[in-house]
Amino acid sequence: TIPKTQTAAVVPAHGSPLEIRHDHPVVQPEDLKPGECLVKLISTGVCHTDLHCAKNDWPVASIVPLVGGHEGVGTVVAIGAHTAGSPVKLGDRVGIKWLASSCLKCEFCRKGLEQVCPKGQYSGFTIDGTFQEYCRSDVQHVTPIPDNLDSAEAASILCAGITVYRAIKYSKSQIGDWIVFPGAGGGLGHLAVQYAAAMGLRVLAIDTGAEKKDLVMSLGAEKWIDFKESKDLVKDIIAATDGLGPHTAVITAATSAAYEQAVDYLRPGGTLMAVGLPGHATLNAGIFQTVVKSINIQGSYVGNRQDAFEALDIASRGKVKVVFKTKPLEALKETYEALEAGTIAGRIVLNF
Ligand code: 8ID
Ligand code: ZN
Repeated sequence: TIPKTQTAAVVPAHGSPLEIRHDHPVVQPEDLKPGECLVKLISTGVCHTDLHCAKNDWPVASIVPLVGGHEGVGTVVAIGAHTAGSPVKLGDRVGIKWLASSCLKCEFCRKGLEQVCPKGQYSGFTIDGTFQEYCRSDVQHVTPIPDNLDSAEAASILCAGITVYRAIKYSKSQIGDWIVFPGAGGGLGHLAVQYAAAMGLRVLAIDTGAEKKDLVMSLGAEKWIDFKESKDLVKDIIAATDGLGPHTAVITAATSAAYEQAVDYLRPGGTLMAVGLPGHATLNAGIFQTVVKSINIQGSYVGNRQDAFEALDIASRGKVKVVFKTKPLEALKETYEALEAGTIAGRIVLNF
């Protein structure tokens, strides 16, 4: 039976502190719309995006009160009445990702760019997310979790993994190319290092501190630069990548500083993939350099259902492992503080 109330982490209003509530209402099965399912959560990762939403530092605001979270794994415990052709059934273990639902009928959905569907709903942003025991999602958009992946292990693939996997895939990097990840020691970055290494790319990891250095080098990075120690980042990056600069830069840091010099250090013909989402920052690429170096600049936004499937499949085959520490839901506030301070190597996963 589905309880009427549950424990949830709630942002009551923008700028007001997070509250752990034990009497938060649970969506009841009879309240689900056709096409929706109710998932009883087992684990959820904490993404830097959740912190942006709680702080309201983006140009677009989330709903409030807000239950954040979009890296959830749990079990389907109810499916809305009159749901036709559900790819999942009661008892299935599924993942809840940032893109909670889309219309599946518009041009963007047809083209596999469902992340930008005008009717898209986003977990922990436009609808309540995974920082609660029971979360509603869309039967078409929840992602089946491979049997051999533990729920806590799988959780952060649902956002961090999908996002970096897609960004690398769409960068069209080729085997043997140099790829640089500013932000390599964070949640997205440490997975990016592994997907890239698995694809035969040569990884230059950029972040700060010995713990993150040891982490990324153990995960397959070939070279490391500490951005706080480098006196001339452009020069150091070019020197580290055969004197020509990396073919690809995927920016996985949450600051605009990490974007600033990318066009200067990229190899001619190279690609800048914008992934990290610093609040109101703009991309200041010199037009002259961009043109005469023939630089490609692209944005990459999470991933579609197929990207989700592929990112999890690669993880289930042991090519990519989320490095995480587990905590209870009550530790969300301290997790936000640590994300803000930049002290988390890998991810924090909350277990229910
Ligand atoms: O779809 C998308 N594009 C998408 C999906 C998911 C997350 C975008 N994001 C965004 C988040 O909203 C956030 O802005 O990606 C960013 C990174 O998310 P995260 O990996 O969850 O954050 P983190 O774990 O805090 O890691 C960030 C790392 O960046 C380093 C920090 O030390 C940390 O390890 N870093 C910073 I801050 N500034 C840096 C710099 N100048 C830097 N590394 C190199 N150079
Ligand atoms: Zn995320």
